[in-house]
Amino acid sequence: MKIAIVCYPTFGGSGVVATELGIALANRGHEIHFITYKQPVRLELLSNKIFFHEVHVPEYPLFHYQPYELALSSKLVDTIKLHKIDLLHVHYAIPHAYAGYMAKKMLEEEGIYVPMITTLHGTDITLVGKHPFYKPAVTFSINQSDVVTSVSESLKQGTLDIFDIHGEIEVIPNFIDAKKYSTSFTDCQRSNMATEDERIVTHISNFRKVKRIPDVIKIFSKIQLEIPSKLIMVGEGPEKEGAERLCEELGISNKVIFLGNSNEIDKILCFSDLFLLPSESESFGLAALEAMINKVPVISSNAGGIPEVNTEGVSGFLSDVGDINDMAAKAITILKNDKVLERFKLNALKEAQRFDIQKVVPLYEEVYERAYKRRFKNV
Ligand code: GMT
Repeated sequence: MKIAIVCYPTFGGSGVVATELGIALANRGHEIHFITYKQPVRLELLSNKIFFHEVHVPEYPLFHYQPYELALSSKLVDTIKLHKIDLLHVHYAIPHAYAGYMAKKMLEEEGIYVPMITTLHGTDITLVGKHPFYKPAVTFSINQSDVVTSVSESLKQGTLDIFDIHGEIEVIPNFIDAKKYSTSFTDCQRSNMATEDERIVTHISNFRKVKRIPDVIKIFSKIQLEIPSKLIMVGEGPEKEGAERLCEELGISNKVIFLGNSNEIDKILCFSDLFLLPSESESFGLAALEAMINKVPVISSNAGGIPEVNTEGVSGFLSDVGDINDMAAKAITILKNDKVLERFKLNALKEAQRFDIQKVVPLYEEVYERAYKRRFKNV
């Protein structure tokens, strides 16, 4: 099949999932066309099966806001026609499903029918989408999609609670390539980060408010009182500066390493002992899954879809949002004993394998086949 994928190309989980999906589909013989404003960060290799089409938005001083959706829908029309695309898969309702719908309608004027699959990833629905300024457009775009998928049961339920959705929402969880991690790294440069006797605690995110970055720092501050340890903070975002200040106030700056965005998170995770994800809300928690596949147990909040990924008492522990004492106590339970830590590490890997790419990508292919067949009814 020739599939156009629209996603955010940045470090966010939705872009990562869309990119890894495209790469996996190309490996299974499909022709993939990424259409977005920048080459996706995880898309390192273009091939005869993977193409990237950049959306340019010309700057006009006349416009107070440059119309990205307009440029995207025009680019979609051109690319779909030029490459004879069979199917459009958009990640994120805002604004991709909206632009996709416009492209579909323009193409229909020319007798071309392209089914659109929309995957809901979280913040578009739970935070932005429900705002009255966006809600009618988001509801409309979801209802006009040929198939809607959600990355967790929790997000599906949240979407049905907030919006007036007419059709089905199918849950297809996020995934991870377990095979990629089956050979353990030999170049774990653990010694660059911590001494032999120290544990390494890690957090990776885009440092938005929803990630509750101060909780990460406060949990670690309690951990390090009992367990010699270092905290590695990976990512960039609005809460980073405040986090650095908080470390100074708590007197733990010498134990916290801020690394910025990284394309090498597997190398960092391979020497980590524990992952912290105390988010306010999280549709899935891809970062937790990436930690788990690298044998890193997770201490998280029980928000949103996280309990569908991190299994209580098995791959880690879950606490109520904001309960930093509980999270710290549970982290210490895991970290203080070598045997307990080893058990949680192995369990984390086992739990992550539930989401192996080999199991999940065929679910998308099944959806594509169904939507593609249905198109004959619509032409
Ligand atoms: O977590 C973020 O802030 C980034 C956001 C995104 O737009 O990529 O992530 C969302 O999608 C990911 C992939 O499906 C999920 O793993 C994240 O849980 C979800 N984030 C939120 O719901 C806050």
